[in-house]
Amino acid sequence: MKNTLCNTALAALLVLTSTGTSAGGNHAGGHDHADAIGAPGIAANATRTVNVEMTDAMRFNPSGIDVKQGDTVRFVVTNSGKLKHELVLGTEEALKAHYEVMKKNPGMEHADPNMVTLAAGQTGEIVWQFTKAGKVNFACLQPGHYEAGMKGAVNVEGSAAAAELTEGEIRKIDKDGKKLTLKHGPLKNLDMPGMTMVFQVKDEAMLDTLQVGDKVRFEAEKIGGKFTVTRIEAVR
Ligand SMILES: [Cu+2]
Repeated sequence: MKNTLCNTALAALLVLTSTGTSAGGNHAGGHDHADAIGAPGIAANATRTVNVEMTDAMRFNPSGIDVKQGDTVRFVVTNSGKLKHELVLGTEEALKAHYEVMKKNPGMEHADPNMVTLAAGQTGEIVWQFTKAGKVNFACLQPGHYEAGMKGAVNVEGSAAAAELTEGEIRKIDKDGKKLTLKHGPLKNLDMPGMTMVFQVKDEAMLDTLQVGDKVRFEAEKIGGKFTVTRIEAVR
């Protein structure tokens, strides 16, 4: 329940930070999928620029782009064809759903921060921050174009700093034993899949502000043969 509220608040925040662009309604990436693919970026923070060409051959050039987690990318998109094209970032699921809506409403115009729609010869930009490791898809959702294969993917390589923090939930706190039971996601640095497990804590003061049921992000290492939480923060 707490988590649901938290996610709702986060979603509201994301919508707030991208207002002015989606007054007419929400499209893919503008609402619940935004945090799955990243967040609108600030041009001044762009760590790199990627040029993408859109052609009447129904292709993006390049169609595969590698970035690092945390990167804010300024996409400079050029439509070198004679048809209208667009580049929309999203999960495959969100793109497909959006495409169905586009097919039913061919004249529909949209202007969310995760997309740019361009007439022949035009150049436009998307500034996007990739906050999660994994794959972020993109596609042209103009009727027929997506089906013709006008799609691509951004591969977001996890950064070491971000990968250190693992998501978890507190199941039990043992202050006397300086122990913490956590249901956690995969711990890459320890080569361990997600499970519920007892950890030592490096500093017992870590336990002062935590409660059973808290969602947390944490870092763990093997110290003296024991799995030990070296850093932890509640996600509220
Ligand atoms: Cu197109």
